[in-house]
Parts: sequence; C-alpha cells; structure tokens
Amino acid sequence: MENTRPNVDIPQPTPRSTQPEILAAEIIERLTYRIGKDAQVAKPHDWLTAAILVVRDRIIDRWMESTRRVYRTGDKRVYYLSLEFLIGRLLRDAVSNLGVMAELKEALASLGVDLNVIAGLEPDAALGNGGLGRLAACFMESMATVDIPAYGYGIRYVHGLFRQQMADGWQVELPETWLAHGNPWEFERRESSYEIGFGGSVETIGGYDEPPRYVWKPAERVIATAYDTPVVGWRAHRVNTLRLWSAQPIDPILLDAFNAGDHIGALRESNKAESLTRVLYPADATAAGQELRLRQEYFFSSASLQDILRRHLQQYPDFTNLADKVAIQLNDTHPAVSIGEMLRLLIDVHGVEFDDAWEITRNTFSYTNHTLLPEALESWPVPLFERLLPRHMQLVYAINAKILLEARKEKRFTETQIRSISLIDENGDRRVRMGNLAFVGSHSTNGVSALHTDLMKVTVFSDLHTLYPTRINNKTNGITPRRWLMQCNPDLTALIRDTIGEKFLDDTEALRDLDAYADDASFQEKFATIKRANKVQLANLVGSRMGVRLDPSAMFDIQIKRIHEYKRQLLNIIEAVALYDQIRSHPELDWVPRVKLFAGKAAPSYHNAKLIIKLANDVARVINNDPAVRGLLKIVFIPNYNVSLAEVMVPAADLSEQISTAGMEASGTGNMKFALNGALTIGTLDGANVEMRDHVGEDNIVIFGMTAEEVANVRAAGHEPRQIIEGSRELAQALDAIATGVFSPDDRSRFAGLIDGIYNHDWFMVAADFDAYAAAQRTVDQIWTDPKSWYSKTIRNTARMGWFSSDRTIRQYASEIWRA
Ligand code: B1N
Repeated sequence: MENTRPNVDIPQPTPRSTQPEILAAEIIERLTYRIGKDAQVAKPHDWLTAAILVVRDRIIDRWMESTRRVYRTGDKRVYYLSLEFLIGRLLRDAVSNLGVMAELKEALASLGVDLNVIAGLEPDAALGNGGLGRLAACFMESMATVDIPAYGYGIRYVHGLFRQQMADGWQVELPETWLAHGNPWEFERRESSYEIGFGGSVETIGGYDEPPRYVWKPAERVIATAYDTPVVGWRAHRVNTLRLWSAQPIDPILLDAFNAGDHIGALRESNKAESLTRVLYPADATAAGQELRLRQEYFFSSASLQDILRRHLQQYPDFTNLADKVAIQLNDTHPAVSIGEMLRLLIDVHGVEFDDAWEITRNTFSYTNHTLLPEALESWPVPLFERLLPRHMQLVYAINAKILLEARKEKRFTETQIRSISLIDENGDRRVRMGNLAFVGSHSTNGVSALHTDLMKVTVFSDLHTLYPTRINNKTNGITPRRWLMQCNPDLTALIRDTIGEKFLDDTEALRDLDAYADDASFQEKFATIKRANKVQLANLVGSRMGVRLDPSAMFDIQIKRIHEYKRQLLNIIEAVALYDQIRSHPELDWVPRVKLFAGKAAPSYHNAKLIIKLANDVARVINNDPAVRGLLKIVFIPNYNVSLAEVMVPAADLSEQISTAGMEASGTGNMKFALNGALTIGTLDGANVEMRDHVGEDNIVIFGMTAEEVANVRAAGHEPRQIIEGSRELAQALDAIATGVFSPDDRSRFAGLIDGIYNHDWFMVAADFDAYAAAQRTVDQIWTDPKSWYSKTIRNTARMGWFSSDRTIRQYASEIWRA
C-alpha cells in the first residue's frame, strides 16, 4: 500500500455495494471459491468465515483511503505500543461501525443463516489480561472514530489468555486457541519483516581522532513478520491498522544438522524463535520476571520502531522532524526498552549524534503508568539486561549519567533522592528500573485517573516529579460507547434514541438529555423492562451453562474483573456469608432477594487469588442449597470470564461492585461500563470511582469505606485488625465460619490461612472496611425497595456517564500529549 508507483496511473477498484442481495451473492461466492464449500454442506463456521470476508472487503475500501489520506496530508501519526490488546470478537463491532447491520442480517437470512448464531461462533481475541489490554482495544476504536491516523503495535500471540475451567470449584487453566480455525481478519505482510537481535557483544570502532562508533553484534537473530488487522471507527470515517508481530526463525531448518540425521536438532532454532510469540504472560498487575518476557518486550519494541523509522524515511529525508510527524505512546513500561532501541537505531544505524538523538527521542515518546503496586513495577536484573541487550545497557548508563548530572546541577537533591531518580536500583541486586527509563525518555508521563495521577506525584515518581515538575499529567480512562452501549445493549440504545434522538450516537455526552426523564414514570417503566430482558438473557446463559436457575426479579449484584486481593472479592464474599447468617437468624424480616454474580481469572501462580475462587464456589454450594435461605440469596461464579461474557453481564447488572482498597485501583473501566448501562455502583473512593461520583452526583452512587489517605495513614501507624474484628459481631461470625470449615467440610482448614491474613495484618483493609460495606449494602437494599427512587438514580447514571467515553480520553491525549 505504501509503495505507490507515482508514474503509473493505477485505476481504483469500485467501492463495494452494501445491498443485501449483493452481500448474499458475495457470501455464496466466498463460500465456494475461498473456502471451497458447497452451501448445502457448509458448517456454521464456514458461513461465519464467508460473512467476515465479505464485510472485510467493505472495510478495505475505507482502509486504503485512510492510508492514502495520511500520506497526502502529512498529518502526524500516532503509534500505540502495547504488549496487550484485549479485543474480543470483531464481527459485530465492524458491521455496526460500518452501518451495515440490517443489510447483513437480511443477506444472511435470505440464505437461511442467523447472524446472531454465527457471530457467537467467532473466538474472542484475548491478547490481554484485563483493564490495560481492554483499554488499548477501546483506544484503537476511538482513535479511528475521532479520525486520528494511528497504528497499534503488539504481539500476535498464538495462545491468548488461558481458558478457565472449574474442577470442584478450583480454577484449572487450559490453553486458549483463538487461531484454530484461521483468522479471516488478518493480513500477513511478508514484506514487512525485520531482523531482531539478542545477546552478543558491542564493538567499538574508531575513537582516536573522531568520536567512536558502536556496532552491536548479536549472537542470536529472529525475524519479526507483521500481521495487520483493520480497526473500523464509528461510521467508518477512518480505518486504522493494528499491526501484530510474529516471530520466525532465520533458518527454519538447520540443514547441516538435518543432513547429519539430527532431525529434531535441526528444528531447534525454529522452535526457539516461535516460542517468543507463542503465549501471553497471564499475570495482571504483577511483573513477570522471566527472561522470555524481556525478550518479548524487546522483540516487539524493536520491530515496531524499525517499522516506524522506515515509514518516516519513505516520506522525509531524515529524522530532524520525527517528533513533528510521529508520536509514540508507551502502554505502561512493557515497551519501555523502546527508548533505548530508538537511541540505538538513530545513533548506531542512522548516524545521529547522541544529544540530537536524545532530544528527538524524548520529544517523540510519551508514557502511561497504569499501576502503583510495587510488585507490578518492572525492573530487570542488570546482568540479565546486559547479557540480552548489551548495547542498550550502555545507552541506559549514558542516559543515567546525563540525568543524574542534571539533577545534581539543577537542584540540591539529597543522596536519597538521587538514588530514587537513578535508572539503576542499587538496593540489593542491581536492577534497571523501567518506570524511570520511560519517565525520563518521554516528554509526558500520565496517570489514568485524577486520584492515581495525584498519588503518582507523591509515591513512585515523587523525586522525578520534583526534577521535571510539568511532566506528569492525567488522562482519565474511558470506554468505547459503541461496544459497551450500542452493541451490548441494543434495546436500551433504541429506547434512548426514541426518547432524545440520535445525537448521542456521535456525541456520548448528549446522553445528558435523558436526565429530564429520570423521574418520568413511563420512561422508568420502559427502562426497567429492558433491564429485566437483559437479566433474563443472563439468567438463560447461567441456566444453560451451569444448570443454576436465577430469578430475574432478584437484584443482580455483579463483580467481574481479575481476581486480586486488592480488588477485594473476599470482602464481597464475607459480606454474603454475614448476610446468609442474618437471613437465617431473622426469617421474619423483609430481605431483598439478591443474586451475587462473580466472574474473573486468577493468575495461575497467585495462590490466594485461586483460593478466593474456591471460596466463592464453596460458599455458593452451601448457600444455594440451604432451604432456610428460601432463594433470597444466590451466589454464582461463572467460569471463563472474557470480553464476550462481559457483554452479556454488564447490561444485566442492577448493582456494580467497585470495592478495591482505596489507593490501589489505578482507574478501573468496568465501573464505567456498568454505570453507563444503568447499574447503581457500590464503591470506594478509588481510581475513577471518584470522578464517577462527581459526574453522576453523590446521591446516585453508594460510596463507603476508607479514603486513600486514611489507608496510607493506617498502614503507616500499623493497624489492629483483631480489635476491629472483635468489635464487629457480624464480621467475627462470618470469618469464624469460613476459617473453621463451615463451607469446606471436606477440608476444614482450607481457608484458615486466608482468614489469618485478615487477623494478622489485613493489608487490604477487609476488616477495616467491613462494617461500612455492610451498611452500604443495606442502603442499597433500601433504595431497591423503592423502584421509583432506584430507576431515578440508575437512569441518571446512564444520562451522566457520557464523559467517560474513550473518545473524550483520546481527544485529550491528542491535544495535550500528541499534539496530533
Ligand atoms: O490498567 C487499567 C486500570 O483501569 C486498572 O485500574 C489497572 O489495574 C490496570 C502488568 C498490568 N495496571 N497494570 C496492569 C497488566 C499486565 C501486566 O503484566 C500490569 N493493568 C493495570 C487501565 O488503565
């Protein structure tokens, strides 16, 4: 596409029609000539592939037009580097953004095929763990929507996030195989291949009467090959590219070994190269310390930067204007080695002077921090970094010398402050701090919510913030309203359109006009009818998948996200146990019927997270089978949480649980999806919850618990969870029941350790926040018993969540960071 031949007048193809009859004819054509199947014997999966191929052609017209346009205008390009893209299914997204949903449905129906059925067969592209990867996917869609020429760069993992199965209530991990039936969305680009080196040594050339040059001689090399997937913006005004790299060996077969009869040994190189991009690391918000992870990070950083610089040189003579034409956003520190790679390419390969290269690099890069959890801050042991990337190690030292000199000169920093600014952590074994590298190598470091950004300034980056006081800025996360309202909740979307018109489809903040209907009895009734229908759908899913019957008139109380102690699923479960006690002790009271739904994956090596899943299942079995509960409380843990399951659960929620220990959830984005779809939030003042309260109004959200400041103070002073527990009869009884095996008669001490943690240190403030949480739940019950008040609040949530569109977030990145 980019090698246009200027002297030849190439005719453009005629854009494809979207008439149902033509779509139908083309689907049959693809089925026959591309898939090689007769319509009589075609399997549903063949129909899906044929339909995708036909839709894809409609995208390609817009895609090429978008690419040509940026060449013509010379507009700045944005590159989003991310080790994760949690995309989910693409068909509905593409079709709806192209505006051909009705036409495609009709075309398929004329062939006896139901779009809903085949769309459900598309595998979820789960190339991410959780919020960070899903944010990257929402950003890709919003960048295309707000017409920014953008490329996403990442890894084409053969296996995405593992499939979660339950065995007797325990999580079991199975390999995920999204590519098993091929991937009709992607285009392999053999011509976009780059060599990536590892290890070896650095040779110094010259250096007597001229500045020395450095040549890295890698010991190992692999090839990175590009696979492109189009990303369609709303109304298809622009189609951008998601470019994922796959690793291939330079020599697929070592001929000498093969001819000597060593047929397995001949494939060693090949296996090693391919293992690089074989699997996604399944740890969310924890740094994976293995060498393979650093190799993955460098592999995709180097391929992406070589690609970016090559594209620049196709249009411009040199790199003096790079920062005017290119903005590179680092999604956390996973691609932070790109800073060193940019310097290496500019200096060693393209002959730019160090100081100029440094200036260009800093003006080109920007960095987003997504967590303050110490276990998630990446740092690599110096010996490992040096062995794998010897030239980059030199460059890290060179940057460090420059920064530390600046710090010593400009301000009177204490030795402790200098040590915290350094790129090398000298406490214990020496390590390269990737956060510090990303911070100093960028012109912008942003947090993902107002609270998180404030905390960044006083915690991990406090001394760097003193040195560069204007660099830290906030960009509160957002979600795409296309997937998370229009596609997942079509009935609500139709009701909104009938009520306030179409404006909100292009400007999510126009949802505000719904505010006027929040207390309107007839609108409330329609809103409630749609919520109920969505709940019936979820109940059907739970019924067919798990054989559990749910009553759609009960309150659906949902917590879905990665399982992590700081997210406090444990607090939710303990409250359920306390409620169970109360229901049995006071059968005469009017208990609000509730269904507590959980879903989420635990990192395979995270022992306590896996125990929490088991606890949810153990508690569910006892409560759901106790006749004394009379169905007033049900607990369900739905296995294998993914984007597609979220699309069913989010629109069906009455209550959204956002109950992390204050100060620990950088933003959260599930919180936004629920509120937009008319759920009430019960939550702490953490992450973006704080700004959600500001937008929906404090009467329309239920906030409880300690603030981030209080958590910090209590931790500093050291707190006495034992006293708190002894002061709360409900909590003490619930903890005692769990710890003594009431829910695990087959292994009475199964949860003793988990509960001991609360008694001994209660790092996540489960005991400290319990009473406030339980009281907040009774407030929620109160509101529920008055449906007028309930819907008045939940409608106001939908009306006031428009600001949390990722279109708004992207516009802020574009104007304040990328200047694009
Ligand atoms: O990023 C999301 C936020 O909304 C969440 O609050 C935050 O927890 C999440 C290492 C992470 N932070 N850090 C990670 C993921 C994978 C990994 O290997 C860290 N994920 C988040 C979007 O801003």
